[in-house]
Amino acid sequence: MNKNKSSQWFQRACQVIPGGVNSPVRAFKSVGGNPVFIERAQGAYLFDVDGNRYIDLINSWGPMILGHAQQDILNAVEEAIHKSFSFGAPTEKEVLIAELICEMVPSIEKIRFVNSGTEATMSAIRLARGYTGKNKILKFEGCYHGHGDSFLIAAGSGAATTGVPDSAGVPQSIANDTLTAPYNDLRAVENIIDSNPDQIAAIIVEPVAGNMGCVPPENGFLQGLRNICDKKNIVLIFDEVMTGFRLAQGGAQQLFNVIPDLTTLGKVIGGGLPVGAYGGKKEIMDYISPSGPVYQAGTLSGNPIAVSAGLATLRYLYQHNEIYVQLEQITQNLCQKIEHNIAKTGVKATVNRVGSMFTLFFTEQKVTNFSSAKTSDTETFAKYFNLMLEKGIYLAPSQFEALFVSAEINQEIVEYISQANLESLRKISAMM
Ligand code: KE4
Repeated sequence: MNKNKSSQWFQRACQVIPGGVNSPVRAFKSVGGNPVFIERAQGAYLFDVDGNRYIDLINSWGPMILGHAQQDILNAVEEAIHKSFSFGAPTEKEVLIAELICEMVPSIEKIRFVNSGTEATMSAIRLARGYTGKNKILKFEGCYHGHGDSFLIAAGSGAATTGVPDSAGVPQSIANDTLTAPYNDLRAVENIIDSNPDQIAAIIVEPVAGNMGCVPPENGFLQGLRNICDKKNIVLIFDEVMTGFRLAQGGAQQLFNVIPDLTTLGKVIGGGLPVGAYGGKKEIMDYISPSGPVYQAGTLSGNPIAVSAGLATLRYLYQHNEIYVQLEQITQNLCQKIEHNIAKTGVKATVNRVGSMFTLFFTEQKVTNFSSAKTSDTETFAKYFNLMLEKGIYLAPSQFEALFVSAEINQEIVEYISQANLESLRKISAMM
């Protein structure tokens, strides 16, 4: 594939943007080569500035669940942009999207909109601290909750990919208030709580981990966290920025039937435009300014254009609940084919999947937490990534990320991906 224009743009970008990108994982650092610069996208496909076409299995890291440039969303944005772009004042659509989310996610009685998942999680733990009067939080190794200082401890996603799970610049005084446990390890959680009696404000968890690669919760894990939080007066926060409206209309909490006190949201709720949100029990949410003493604000919070895209996305998902069956079936079929290819080629690899998010790990270990995820051979992953890119399939440029299937991925595309996967695994097997 000719990627000359991308390379030229990347050289220029590196002169004026750190690492040439506005989010580290985009830089292809762990897979080698230069990132491709995207010019446009439509349906299941991305098109780069050199005119190459790719099947998109990242979908902007989750938001584009309906595929790119979906007509209902385009129409909503088109209608909104002619009324100007931002008012810094309340609008009707903020109420409409808030009411719809409360309808779709019953545990959310009140919700506050922000501009990113990071803002949502930062605000949610400040709220939990203000509500409980306690300072410490507990997160899980390999989980990523955005780049707020308190979360860059044993963080997944780009932090793990670039080898800085504990970022420079985070004061030790803040890091001291973040406790970490292995994912799926309830006993470790109980031990940490016993060692920090009456000090933990919140447990924040990805109910299905996506930021160490896709790692499902083991049976009883989420309910176990719910029981512990009830017993110890700890706020249970489900970070559903990735899983919200992706795994079911009501997110992972509906899929696993475990109800958090607070939920953080992002990605899908903006339909590709910048929207984040946090919500939950009225009793807790009313602690947020101006109703209560916990301050949080934002110039572009509830932005009318972004909310229009998000509202159109959620309305479509609400009216077409069958989409989740479609996504489950097509992703299950794809992953079964990949598992068949792994068996056929003998490559040491395993697939984790929940709904329409999945990861191919280059390890033969069962991946149930960050330490088992890290047994993956990232060099082999890099080879695989580039082999698939050359075949026009755009994967996450990191072993420690999930892939996301959109509603535009059909059986014909699944067959193509499966064949490309087989050919790539055969090449890898031959290099072994
Ligand atoms: P943003 O601030 O990037 O909108 O959301 C942060 C966030 C919070 N919680 C979860 C569970 C998340 O997955 C994320 C962001 N996800 C990454 C992908 N692994 C964003 C991609 C990137 O950092 O460029």
